[in-house]
Amino acid sequence: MTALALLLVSAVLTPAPARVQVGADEFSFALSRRTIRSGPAIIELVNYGEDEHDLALRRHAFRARTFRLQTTRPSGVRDLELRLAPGRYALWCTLADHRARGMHATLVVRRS
Ligand SMILES: [Cu+2]
Repeated sequence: MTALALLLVSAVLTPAPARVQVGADEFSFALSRRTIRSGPAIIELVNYGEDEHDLALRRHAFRARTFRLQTTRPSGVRDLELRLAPGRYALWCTLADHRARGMHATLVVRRS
């Protein structure tokens, strides 16, 4: 098979990543969607606030990995590409007391 044919086959077989935008503000997260399918995903953090914020993401499971998007300045945007297994994920801001003040949310990943 030629390189071009291989490229076309992989483009057809590889699903487009699911996308979720997480809007941060003082002190809440607004998700563009609360449910996505499992597999490749892009999480985008957009800081609409006046303070810096970050984002941690962790599945409700024993020894689950914690994914992180770094601290983002006001008007800043960060993307994280990852693969998500089915389950419920906690999202929160790790800075200061932001989580306790309301910067947390839940994302549901269903089996694709
Ligand atoms: Cu924050």
